[in-house]
Amino acid sequence: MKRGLLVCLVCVALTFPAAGEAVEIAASHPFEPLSALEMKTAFEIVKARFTSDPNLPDKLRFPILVLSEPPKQTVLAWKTGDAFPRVAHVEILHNESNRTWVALVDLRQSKLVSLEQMPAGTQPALTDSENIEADAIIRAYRPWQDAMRARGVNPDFAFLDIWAPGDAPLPDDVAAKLPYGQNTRLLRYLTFDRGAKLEAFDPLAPQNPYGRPVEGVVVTVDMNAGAVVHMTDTVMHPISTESGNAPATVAPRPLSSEQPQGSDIDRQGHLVRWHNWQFYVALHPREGLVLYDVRFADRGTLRPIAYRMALSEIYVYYGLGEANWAWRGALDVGEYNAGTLAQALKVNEDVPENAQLLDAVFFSDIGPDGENETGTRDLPATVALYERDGGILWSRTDPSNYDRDTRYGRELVVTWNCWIGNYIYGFDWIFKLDGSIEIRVLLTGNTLNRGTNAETEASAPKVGIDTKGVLVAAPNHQHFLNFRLDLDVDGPVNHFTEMEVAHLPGTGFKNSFATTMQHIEQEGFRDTNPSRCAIGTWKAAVKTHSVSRRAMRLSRAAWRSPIRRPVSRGSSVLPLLSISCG
Ligand SMILES: [Cu+2]
Repeated sequence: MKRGLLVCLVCVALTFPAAGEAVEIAASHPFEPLSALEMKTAFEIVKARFTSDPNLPDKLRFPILVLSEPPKQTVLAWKTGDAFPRVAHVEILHNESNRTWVALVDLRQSKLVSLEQMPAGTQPALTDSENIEADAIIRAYRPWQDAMRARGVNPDFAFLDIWAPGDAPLPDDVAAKLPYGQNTRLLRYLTFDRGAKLEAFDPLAPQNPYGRPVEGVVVTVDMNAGAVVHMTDTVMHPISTESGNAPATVAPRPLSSEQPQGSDIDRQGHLVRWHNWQFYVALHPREGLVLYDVRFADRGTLRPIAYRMALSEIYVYYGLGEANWAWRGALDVGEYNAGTLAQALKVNEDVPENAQLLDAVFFSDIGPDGENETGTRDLPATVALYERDGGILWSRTDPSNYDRDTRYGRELVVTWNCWIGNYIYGFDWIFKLDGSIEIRVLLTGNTLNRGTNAETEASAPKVGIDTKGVLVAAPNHQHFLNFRLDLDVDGPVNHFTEMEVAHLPGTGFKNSFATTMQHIEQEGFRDTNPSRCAIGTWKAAVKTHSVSRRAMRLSRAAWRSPIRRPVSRGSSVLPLLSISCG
């Protein structure tokens, strides 16, 4: 499926009159997420535009509705109390005609600023409402029912797992029959066996379906026509009947996280101050947690550190070369809107008892209707902030008398996690007293499993055997996580320098090594060699080779920068996708 950048194809309208009264805007900061009322207004204005034009369709879906963040220069010039723009970004999908639009709605003026139709083949993220429809379409599809029964699975007990279609095209003969050919909006579905109706489950013994893969059946649904267009029906393997539940083997005695004198977190809405740190935090429906305007107080100056930092994409692809698997390459942020899958955080399960919990409000992809007046949904407790011990922050020992001089560390963790199919991803942004920020990613849940009939498989590092001798394999795959860090260390005029380490031959000794610094001129893709220990450093400096006093001053400031190692020094791996695969 073609997934180009969202480039303007047709500018349908530049302005449109208000659909109603001006919306009441309570936001006090340019990055404040849209309120339910603002989203309702944006929905109404977009819907009114479509209703009023006979050339535009109804039955719309809204894959995303989110604040269109003001231009960076506007935000940098903004001061508390100043006016700021309030614009909603709305993506609109019409399945039947396979068209997608992007609308911008000025909420301060209650008017449509622009409505742009995207190039043919552009597909927005998949939606909950499509999943509900596709699930019903597959359950009514006789060949799928037969394929389940042939494998000993009661179709009523099956769980259908939604996937974006990946980049494997439809067979040519199938695509040739479709009005939109290879541009058709597709969903692909895997099947897992719950083993019982959902209502029949014992809540104390949940039966997660991901341990019971039904191998050999992948259903492809055309979401333009609302019909199954393709189904694999290949291998048949026994299906595990186990719940996959593992009793906890360790029951530690209680560990308390009390702060009897109160917390050092000073939070006013989304604005957080903690020791020398200050930032603005919000949950974005696509990227999840976003940290804005991160600053660090340093000897009386609140130094800018980062304009915006967030997860940008998670790419997970599978290395099993057969028809049921070769298409599986998930882009968890762009295809699934990872932020909308944020989970409510539970105290003593996700976060400690001293955590402060923040709520979010997101859109419903069908917009307002009789049951949901604003077309929004609440996501309570989806971001947490908490303090924890940080171990040794700094320490030294006087060699003459062994006196120790030590500072005990403290950390601020800002966290969220999301549920994406079989996986749970958790993201901790950890602020430290020494001026560093660490990003820690948690990956848990189930591997994406397959049924198999062989105890060893080249495609799977481990094949499990359940108590009844049924084999379940977890095929080889890789997870790549990308973060977009717009760092403004001491201002927006930054550059990024990458350091590599290499052996120095010819010195007469074998211990010599040296570092080389490479200036990265622009944002984009980089091929690096992890074995050479690439370490990135952001510097605040003017882009000049002359040693001006200003450059010297900025350069020195950079070396005192709170962020010295923005690129992790941890282990990294090279992608294993063959170059010959294109
Ligand atoms: Cu994995």
